[in-house]
Amino acid sequence: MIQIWGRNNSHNVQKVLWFCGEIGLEFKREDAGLEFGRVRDADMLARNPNAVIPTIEDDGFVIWESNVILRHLARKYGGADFYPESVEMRTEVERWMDWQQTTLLSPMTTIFWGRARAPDKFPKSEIDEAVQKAERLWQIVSQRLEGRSWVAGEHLSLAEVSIGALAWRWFSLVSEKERAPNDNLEDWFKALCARPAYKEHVMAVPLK
Ligand SMILES: N[C@@H](CCC(=O)N[C@@H](CS)C(=O)NCC(=O)O)C(=O)O
Repeated sequence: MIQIWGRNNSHNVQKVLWFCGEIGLEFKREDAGLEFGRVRDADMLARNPNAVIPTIEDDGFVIWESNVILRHLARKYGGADFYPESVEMRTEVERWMDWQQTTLLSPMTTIFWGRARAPDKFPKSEIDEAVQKAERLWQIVSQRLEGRSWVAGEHLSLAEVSIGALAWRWFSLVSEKERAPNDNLEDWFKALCARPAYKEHVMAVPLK
């Protein structure tokens, strides 16, 4: 059984837990990160010298970087729907995964810390600016969803798993008044919310 280290309110950990839920992969999880510490203990630094979560161990093989963990699990346990084998489709999935880390994450982190985790620490202007930036980025997802149900391919894929945990934060922490009406994105989000593993590992976890 795979071992996961990481608190379940980290979106990077949630991606891994949600994906395990989607593919029915059993895991053991130990809390680590922030108030749980552990990440700087010698045994954890030996596994992940970055002192961040998630870290996993699969049959003695240690992996860090959430999106790399997802790709490993998909290749080994997940099947072609989540991480398609055709070169073009795989590139498509990977593009959205990288975009989540390099582009969407930054404003979403400001929104999350500014409105959920440490509301006193961020000036309103900084949060408002992040909301505007993120709004433009979610419009890109919406354009991609024009005429299609999923971001890449005909099935929920790792593209959704990497972006979807942030979608919960977007719809929970940003009011309807601040968001432009966006049917494509809302329909896609509703489809995520209907998935039992998303409910369990993302929606049910308090935003803090
Ligand atoms: N690029 C890394 C980022 C890992 C990361 O920054 N994780 C955050 C939680 S989302 C963390 O460990 N924060 C410090 C902590 O929880 O102690 C990944 O995707 O795994």
